[in-house]
This record gives sequence, structure tokens and C-alpha cells, in this order.
Amino acid sequence: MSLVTYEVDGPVALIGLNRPNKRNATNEALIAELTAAIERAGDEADAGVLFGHGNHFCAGLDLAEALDKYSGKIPPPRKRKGNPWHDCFDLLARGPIPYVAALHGAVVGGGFELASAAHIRVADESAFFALPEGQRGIFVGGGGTVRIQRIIGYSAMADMMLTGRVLDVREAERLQVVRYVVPPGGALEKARELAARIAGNTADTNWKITNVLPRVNDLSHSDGLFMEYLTTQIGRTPEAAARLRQFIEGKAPRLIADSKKD
Ligand code: 1HE
Repeated sequence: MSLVTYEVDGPVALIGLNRPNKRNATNEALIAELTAAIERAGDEADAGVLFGHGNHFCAGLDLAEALDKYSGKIPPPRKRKGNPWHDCFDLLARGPIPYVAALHGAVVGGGFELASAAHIRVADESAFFALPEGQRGIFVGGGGTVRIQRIIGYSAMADMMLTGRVLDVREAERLQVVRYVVPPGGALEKARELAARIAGNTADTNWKITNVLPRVNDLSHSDGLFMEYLTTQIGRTPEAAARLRQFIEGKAPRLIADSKKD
């Protein structure tokens, strides 16, 4: 049985972690399948949804496999080949298409790191968030020091890691981890709706949002403005011109608050 499911629905790729009996705990084989699915989605879709099968999004690092490594049962590699977790999550975060993560149940450790690589997070009320590495005697290794810390800040991350505090969905929403909270069982549907909406943008603008914006966030004020200027100079596509013309000719829908839409 596949550890990751892959499906395309129109312009949206649906990627599901599929190891529910182990709460979608992430081992090397799962990371390899996830990487392949993300590569495929980048070719075949305009937006992606990442979700977990079963009652949890992801229980993080496979602790059984980790034990085999820490106890020497799996020997360390003779040559270092980089970090497949980093490569996989970076491909998700800075690949050709945006991702919405649909979260429920456990979003912990490496599962939280994976969710933080998505561009938007939707969670249902069953979701809880933790970084229990301190309790396991290990450290975050899936990019959490960079991504989670940039979302919630050092203070909240240090608290979670030092005390083992488990956040509920509302606490996660206050820390900007989660942008949409939905009733239990509703995360996937909401994520699919958002992904379909995102897929309606031009691929060029979506790429700039997911690849330029986070890099600007890492720059100084003046380098950031320069990068923004350069970005506006590339990709003046016929598709963009057609969209601008549509608005000028009164053919594009006018903007109204989402809360006022039926
Ligand atoms: C696992 C894992 C796992 C469950 N690795 N096997 N992550 C953690 O420290 C989270 C550990 N997991 C839990 O706290 C709980 O399992 C859950 C709250 C997620 C779910 O509880 P529950 O009662 O639904 O399930 P369970 O009975 O605890 O687990 C069901 C099975 O999944 C069981 O195996 P079984 O063979 O006895 O049925 C568990 O052993 C197995 N299982 N979680 C391996 N994580 C890149 S660095 C990132 C570092 C980290 O991610 S640290 C955080 C690790």
C-alpha cells in the first residue's frame, strides 16, 4: 500500500499522507513518496492540497525508525547526501505551485514542520499542535527552526519546545499558524475550495507569491524593495494583459468582502 496518495481534481492535486495506523508518522520511505508526489503535482496541477488519512494529520518523525538510527541498528551514511526532509519540504514551499494544508488531529513535531511548509493552513477543531522533541531527547529537523520560528516567533517556539505545551486550534490561530478554522471533519473540503480559488490566479503570480515573497522576508528593507522591483519587471505576460483588459472593460467581478458573499 502506498504511503502517500495522489489524485488530481481539475487544476488541484490532492496529496494524502497514508499511514493512518501509525498516525501518519513520517519515515524515509514516506518522505521519498511525498517528494515524488510533490514533483508530479508541480507538473500536473496549478495548486495542491496536503492532508492526512485517518484521525490525524501527522504524528511527526517515525520514532521507531529514529530509534533504529540512534541505537546504531541503522548505521549512519558513509557519505552525507543532504537532508531529504529539507529537500522535500522546500520543494513544497518553494516549488512551482502553492499548497493548502488541511489539518486535523495531531499536527506535531515533523508533522507541524511539514504543515508549516504549506502556504495556507486550514484546521478543524480537533487539531492540536506540539513540538515534543524535548520530551523525546531530539531536536526539530524538518526546517522548523526556520519556518515555524518565522511564523510564531522565538518566544512561542521556545515555550512549546521547552515545556512540551500542546496548542489547541484557537491558540494556533492566534499565533498565525492557522488562517481558517472549520468544524470537525471540514478541513479538507475548505482546503479544496481555497486551492481551486488559488488555481484561478495566473501561475506566474502564484509563483511570485510563493517564491519571491518569503525571500523578500529574509532581506533588508532596501534589498527587499529592489527584489520587488525586479520581480515586477518579469512575467508581463499576455495572460496578465488579458486580465487587466477584462477589468478595464468592466468584465471582471468587483471585489467585495468574503463575509458578504452568499
Ligand atoms: C508512532 C508515532 C510516531 C504514533 N512514530 N510510531 N512525535 C511524537 O512524539 C508524537 C507521538 N505520538 C503520539 O503522541 C500519539 O500517537 C498521537 C497523539 C499522535 C495519537 O495517539 P493515539 O492514541 O491515536 O495513537 P497511539 O496508540 O499512540 O499510536 C498508534 C500507533 O501509531 C502506535 O503503534 P502500534 O504499533 O502500537 O499500533 C504508535 O506507536 C504509532 N505511532 N506516533 C512512530 N511518531 C525531522 S525531526 C522531527 C521530530 C519529531 O517529529 S518529534 C515528534 C515525534
